[in-house]
Amino acid sequence: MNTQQAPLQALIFDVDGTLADTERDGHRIAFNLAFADAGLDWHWDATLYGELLAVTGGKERMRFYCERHAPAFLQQADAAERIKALHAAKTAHYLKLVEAGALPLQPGVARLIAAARAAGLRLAIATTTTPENVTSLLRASLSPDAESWFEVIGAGDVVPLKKPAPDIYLWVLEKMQLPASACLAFEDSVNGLKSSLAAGLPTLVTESEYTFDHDFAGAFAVLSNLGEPGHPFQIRRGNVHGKTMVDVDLLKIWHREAISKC
Ligand code: XBP
Ligand code: MG
Repeated sequence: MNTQQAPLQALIFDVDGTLADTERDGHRIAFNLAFADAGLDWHWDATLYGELLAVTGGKERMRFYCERHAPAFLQQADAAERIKALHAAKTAHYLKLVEAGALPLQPGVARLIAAARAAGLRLAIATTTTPENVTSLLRASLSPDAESWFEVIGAGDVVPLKKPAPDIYLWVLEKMQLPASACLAFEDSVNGLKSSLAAGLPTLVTESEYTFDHDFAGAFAVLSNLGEPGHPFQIRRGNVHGKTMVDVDLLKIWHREAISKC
C-alpha cells in the first residue's frame, strides 16, 4: 500500500503539558527544591519559569538561566557536572511529586488512551523529559501497568538534540517502523509542534497553562483540551466535525484529511 494512503496506526504523545500540566507545580517546584538543597539562592517564580520554558530539557534550561542570571556559575571548571548533579536532585524531587499524585492528567487523556487501545491503535511517547519522569507519571496517573501500553517511549537524552528539533519523533518512528503519515502527534507547545511537524507528523495541539498564547501554525486543530463527556473542549482552530470531545473516529477523520493534503 502507498504509505500516503496508510490508515491511522499510531498515536504519539508529548508528556509535559499534553498528558498533564506538569511544569508550574511539578518541574518548577522540583528545580527550586534542588537549588535550595545545593545552597544556591536561585528561585524560579512562575513568571520567570514561563520565560525559561523557551528552552526544553532541564539541564539545558538551567544553563540558559545561568547565561542570563548567574554567568559566574558557568565559569566554574565543574559547571557541567554541577548542572548534572542539580538535575539528578531535581528529578528525585519531581518523582516524589508525581508519586504523591500532585500532577493529574489533562481532561480527556485517560479516556482517549483507553479508547485508542480498545481500537487497536499503537501508542508511543516522544518527550524531552527524563525517562523515569514519564514512567512514573504513567504509573501514578493512568495505571500501574500503563508503561506497557506504550510500545516506544522516546525520552530525554536518547537523542542529542531536543525539541524543537525533530530528532525525538524521528527516533520513535524509526523504533516503531512506521512512516509519519500513519501516525498523529499530540503536542501542547510551539517547540513541541515544530518538532512533530519537522518529523512530518500531522499534529493536534491541546493547550497547557504556559502555552495558550503560542503560535500553533501548522497544527490541524488547536483545542483547549481533549474534552470529556459533559465537559466539551473549546475550539481555538480547526474543524471538529460536530464533536465535543476527541475520540478515535474524529482522529481517523483528521488523519484522512491531513494525509490527503500531503
Ligand atoms: C518538556 C520540557 C522538559 C521538562 C523538564 O518539554 O521542557 O524539559 O520541563 O524535564 P516537552 P527534565 O513537553 O516539549 O517535551 O528536567 O527531565 O529534562
Ligand atoms: Mg509539552
